This record gives sequence, structure tokens and C-alpha cells, in this order.
Amino acid sequence: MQNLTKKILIALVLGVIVGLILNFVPDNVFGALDTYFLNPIGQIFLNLITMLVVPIVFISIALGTASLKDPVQLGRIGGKTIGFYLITTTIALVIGLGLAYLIQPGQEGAFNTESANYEAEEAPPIMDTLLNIIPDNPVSAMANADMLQIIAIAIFFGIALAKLGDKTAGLYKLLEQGNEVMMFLVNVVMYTAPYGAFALIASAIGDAGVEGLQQMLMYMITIILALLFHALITYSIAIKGIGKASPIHFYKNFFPAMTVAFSTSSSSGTLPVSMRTAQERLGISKSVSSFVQPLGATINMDGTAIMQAVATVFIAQVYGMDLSFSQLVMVVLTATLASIGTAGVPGVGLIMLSMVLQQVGLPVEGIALILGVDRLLDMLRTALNITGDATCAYIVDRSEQKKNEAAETT
Ligand code: DAS
Repeated sequence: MQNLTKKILIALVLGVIVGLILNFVPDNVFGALDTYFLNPIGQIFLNLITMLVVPIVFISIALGTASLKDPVQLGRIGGKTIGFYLITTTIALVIGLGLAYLIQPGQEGAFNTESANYEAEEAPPIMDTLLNIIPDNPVSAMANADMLQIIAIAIFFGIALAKLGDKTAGLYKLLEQGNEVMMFLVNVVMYTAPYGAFALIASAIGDAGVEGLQQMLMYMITIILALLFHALITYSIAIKGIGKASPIHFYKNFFPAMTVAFSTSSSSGTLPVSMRTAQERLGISKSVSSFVQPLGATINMDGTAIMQAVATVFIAQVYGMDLSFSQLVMVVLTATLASIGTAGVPGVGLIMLSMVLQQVGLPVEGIALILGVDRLLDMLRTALNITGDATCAYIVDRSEQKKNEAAETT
């Protein structure tokens, strides 16, 4: 894994250099290179790794649930997980809002708002999402990669396996063998990661353009500082304070998965790697990792929450609009709820941002101002998103271990 991480990092550095060089070639040359070279390589890598997500999530959650001693334990793990996710997402939003007010990245008049236009994609209404968790057709849930529905089906399946015990030992064994196959395929697919990483970042930097990067520099710096603060302070305090573990050990061992999330901009697509990294390098139990991380990839996106908070304040500033305290509270509530209903795939943060802007009465077309640099920021916030999921899995697993140890000594 270490060797592969080095190759991905070298590929990313080369991709940044090539991306910057591409800013000085004629647009039609960059367009051709992007269409016939960079984009196909990047898309093939994304498809290969995303292809594994549905089977891996279903098999690992079914096995993880079946291996839990009792469904009560599942409920306890679920409660700790949801609680951690809601608290850290709220903290992320407050950090984003605070830094955006402190740095003031959006100066009124500094951006051309006249021509700004953006067609927001509709995100699913929150209530529909929550009601929709229980699928009416497991096959369509898998065909549509509806992660919350797949998680629900897998949990039901796992509880049945646990209750039926020896009667379904053969099926349990089959799932275990299926898991081995999927992990083998992850290894095979990851050989293409450096090439995919190179192509995706070269395309993103070439697309953003040096001028675009300069104009949006303060906006990008505000988000990057907020992401770093949340990663290095919030998660470290949680790991040290609650998990009684070393944040340095955590980051050193989880870093390979973060490079894949950065390369793919997809929390769901990175799941096969982030779960394997959490289990093999952080020692998180399969039952906790395979429940907490897939759930987190769908409902927990702290990096995205930070982007939404900063972007909302930035757009308000650019349009010369003040946000009242109640509007800020609405930003926190809407952004937290919006992240529950959307899967971790590239660019989903912008869909959620349009919901937040509509909720607080800000012009959705303001998204056009940040679009140019969003692919690059998506890479960074996706790396934070999966780190929050792994931090939660790490803490929950350690608390479950302590509970089991305490139970054994009594
Ligand atoms: N790319 C999303 C993810 O996979 C995050 C985002 O779009 O904000 O987590």
C-alpha cells in the first residue's frame, strides 16, 4: 500500500505540473487533450473503482451485522455513529462560517455577478430520503446504487443470518468468499490509481485555469484553512480525547485512503479502499468498519459542509447581502440535513449548496462564481469526508472493544 501511495502522490504532482502547463496551450488543444486523453483515463479509473462499491458495501455490512453478537449491539453502534456524525458536521459548519466571516473572501463588486447563471439540479427532499431508506425493490436499490437502501437491505440480511445461525452457514461462507473476491479486485483496480489520479487532477487544473485560481484564491484559502482546522483539531481531539489514541498514528495509517479520495472526489468510490485501510492498517473491526464507513460515505460529509458554509457567506458577500443569525442557523440545519440524502459522488456538494442557498434566499446563480475551482476543492473535501467516517469508526470500535473487555472482566 505504501508503494502505491507514493506512486499516487508522484502522479498527482505530475498532474498539477501538466495541468498548469496546459493553461498555456490554446483552448482547442486543451479541449482535445481533455476529451480524448485525460477524461477517458480518469473516467475508466473512476468506473473501475465505483464498480466494486455496491457488492462490497452489501457483502461487508451483511457479514458485519451477522457477526455482531446481538442486534442490541448494532443499535448501540448505530446510535454512537449517528450522534458523532451530527456533532462533527455541525462543528464543521460553524468552523466554515466563522472563518468565512473572519477572512471575508467575497468582496462586493469584485466579481461579475451580471453574467452569473447556474441551473441547480434538484436534490431529493429530506423527508422523501428518510422515508425512502426502506426500499420497495432490493434489485432497483442495487441497480441505482442507492446507498442508504443497500445499507438497509444488508442489515436486514445480516440480522437474518445471525438469527438463523447454522441453518445458513453455507450462505455466510459464500458471503465471506465473496468478500475475499472483492478485496482481490480492489487490489487489481488500484494498479490503475496513479494513472487515474494524474489524469483527473491535470484535467481539473487545466480546466480551472491560472486566472480562475488567482481570482478565487481567497475563497479557496478560506476553505482549505477550514478543512485543515477540522482535520487537525476536531478529529484529533476526538481521537485523543474520546478514542484515547494517537492522532499521528491514525493519520499516518489512514493517509493512503485519503490520497485515493482526493484522486477520485468520490467517498462512495473510495469505500473499498477506505474500509480495507481502516481494517488492515488501523485495526478497526470488520463489523464496525463495514457499518460505520458506508453509512458515513452517504450521510456524513464534513468537508462538504465546510464548503457549503464558506460558499454561502462568500456569495452573500459578493452580492452585498447580510445574513441574519436565523439565516445562519438555517444554513447549519439545511446543510446538515442535505448531506444525509446525497451519495458521496463527484460534485454532489454543489447540489446540496443550491438547497442551502434557496433555503436562505440567496441567489443560486452565485454558484457559477465558484464552479471553476470546485473540482479541485471537491478533491480536498472528499478526502476530509472519508477521514471523518474513519475517525468515527475508529472511536466507535475502540469504545466497543472497551465495553467487551469490561464485560469479560465482570
Ligand atoms: N465528492 C463528494 C464526496 O464524494 C463531496 C462533495 O461533492 O462535496 O464526498
